[in-house]
Amino acid sequence: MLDAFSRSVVSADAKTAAVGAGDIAALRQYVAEGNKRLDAVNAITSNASCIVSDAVTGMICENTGLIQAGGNCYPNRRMAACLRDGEIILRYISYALLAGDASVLDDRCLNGLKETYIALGVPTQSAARAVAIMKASATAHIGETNTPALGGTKFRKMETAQGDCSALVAEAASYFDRVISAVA
Ligand SMILES: CCC1=C(C)/C(=C/C2=NC(=C\c3[nH]c(/C=C4\NC(=O)[C@H](C)[C@H]4CC)c(C)c3CCC(=O)O)/C(CCC(=O)O)=C2C)NC1=O
Repeated sequence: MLDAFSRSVVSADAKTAAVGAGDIAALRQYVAEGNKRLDAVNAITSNASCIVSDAVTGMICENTGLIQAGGNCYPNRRMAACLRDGEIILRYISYALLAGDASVLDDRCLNGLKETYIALGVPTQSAARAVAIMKASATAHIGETNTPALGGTKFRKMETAQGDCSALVAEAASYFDRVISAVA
């Protein structure tokens, strides 16, 4: 598992080179914007159960066969496994966002996940849909674009300093997209 710092070292070493000026500039940015990154991670972790349950509910609303006999969220044991998988995936995305590197997500969560899903008959398109809804909700919390209309009775605005967090929203979005392309 790598983070933004160890990633620079590993790639410099692979070229038998010193850490380059470009890498140092990127790391300087990572440090300078560290508090924003922590706020972004907090936006995910402190809303995790809401993000997961909302996404799984949305996925089922769009495809109610999932909770009928023969569906992969039926019976409760499978429903629980599905919610748990949503929590696992979101947790590894929060680690990747903290580290500024996708390797923890790739190595410890996504490696072999599609094969596991196929073997168990978990519908991968539905799993990808749940992750896409988690992406919409998590990026809205990070970018503070969440609105009462979208949040409904669960609406919650994160209390963070003003500033541009578009880069972190894009980075977080890329980890969700990574999960979607790994399972779909
Ligand atoms: C290291 C990280 C890690 C991951 C990622 C992981 C995933 C994972 N999900 C599993 C099952 C499962 N995963 C789901 C998930 C879903 N079903 C649906 O219809 C939805 C599309 C979706 C939820 C969004 C279900 C229902 C099962 C149980 C399938 C079964 O037993 O028939 C299993 C099989 C073992 C078990 O049931 O616990 C694994 C290993 N386990 C881990 O330790």
